Amino acid sequence: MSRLVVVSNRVTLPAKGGVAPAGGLAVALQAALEERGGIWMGWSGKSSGSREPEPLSMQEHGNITYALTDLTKTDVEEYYEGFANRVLWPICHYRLDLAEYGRKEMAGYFRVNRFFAHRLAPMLKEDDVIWVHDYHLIPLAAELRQMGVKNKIGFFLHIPWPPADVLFAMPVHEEIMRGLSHYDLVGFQTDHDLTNFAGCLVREGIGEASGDGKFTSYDRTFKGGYYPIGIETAAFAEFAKKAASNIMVRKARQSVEGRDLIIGVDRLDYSKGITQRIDAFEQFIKSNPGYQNKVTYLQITPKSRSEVPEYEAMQRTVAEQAGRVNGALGTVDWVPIRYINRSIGRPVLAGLYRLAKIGLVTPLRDGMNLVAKEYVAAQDPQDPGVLVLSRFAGAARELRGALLVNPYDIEGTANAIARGLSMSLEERQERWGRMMEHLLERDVMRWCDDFLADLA
Ligand code: GDG
Repeated sequence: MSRLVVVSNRVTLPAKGGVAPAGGLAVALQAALEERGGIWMGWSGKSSGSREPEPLSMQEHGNITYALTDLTKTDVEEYYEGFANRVLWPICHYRLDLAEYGRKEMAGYFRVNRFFAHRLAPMLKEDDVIWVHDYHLIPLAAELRQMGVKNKIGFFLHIPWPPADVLFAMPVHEEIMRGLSHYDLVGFQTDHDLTNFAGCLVREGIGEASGDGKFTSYDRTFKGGYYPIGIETAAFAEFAKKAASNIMVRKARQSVEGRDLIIGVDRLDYSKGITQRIDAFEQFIKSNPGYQNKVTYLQITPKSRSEVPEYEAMQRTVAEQAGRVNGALGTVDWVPIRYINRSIGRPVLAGLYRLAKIGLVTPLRDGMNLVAKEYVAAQDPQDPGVLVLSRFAGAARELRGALLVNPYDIEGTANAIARGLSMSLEERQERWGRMMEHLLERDVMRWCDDFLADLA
């Protein structure tokens, strides 16, 4: 079996003994790397002021080498904060209004991809299979090809791919499309994303889709497919069951005694629909006054990308909104919304999912959304909760047992919360059973195997 080389913006180093397991993606990639041996390369997360790059930092763990590169401060500002997070992220989440194009940032993005290629190429062996992850590194294959690298290179996009009218608003869309054509396999989360991609190619005569999953553009032929990412379903279910005895989870259970718990878990990001969700919760209480003092909505929102102005502003907006709703609806013995603006430990998270009667996952647009899958996997089969899920999350293409909502429709989401809270045990079990069966079959290992099999 060929060696595997994974490249992603950030690298997950193996957890030291006793530390809670990392997310499913890291576990799956680590398992694939262990099976084949290989390299995982990415940015160290550190930036330096110097112009001369430091040597790669190499760490060996068994048959896996972790190769970490520092970037300069300018690189981080232009490539990561600038183009990746202020242009590609909003564009791929259909937010033309938030994209901020700058020639400098665009140039920085391509420059850092070239830099990654120059650092990676000397480590490659002839039959290594290379798997590049996510929007930060789209031009990497083109840079490697330019250096004469002939290896199989696959790309997986974790976030949505937008329709042509949205993508083409980005000044360098052609370079991005050209970049993708240098891979052997381009993978998306859902059939919708793949269709959008095909539409972009065909629309301006950039390329052709032959219908059998093959695309031709810029004189190259490559495969495209969709590979919905999963979680480590069986392990997470077991983990959540055990987490019930975790001290923090026990405390949480006591503190919501006599009330139904509704949970939302998202990085602080405008794509996740957090403000619309708080509005929907407020609407739910207003239209169902019988639930006053009978429910607690817990929103866990770790900070993310605080260096990007939109995220910093959102931090204030969400905190103010939660405060306003609590002020308006709360009583001396009831705080309707508990808002936690930092990350909590994974065992506690798993236990809280299991405690919650409703998992509220309402992104405005999301590649997949693993929280939806984790919530389902964490449920008690005897008394499962209800997933209220945005139809604009990739997960909605699979989790048909959820109550699907349009997150822009505040009253519709409020009604789904009410419906979920009053759903019969029989219906909850039937819906949950269908979803769990699917998640067990299509877990993250399967995702990894399917992608690598198609790439090979
Ligand atoms: C991108 C795409 C796609 C969250 N808060 C805490 C915490 N989390 C964990 C969750 C989950 C992960 O973070 C978030 O994953 P998502 O899939 O929901 O979202 P993104 O971060 O936007 O991920 C997305 C994904 O890539 C994979 O392809 O599904 O569409 O946007 O695992 O549990 N974990 C802990 N504490 C927290 O407070 N421990």
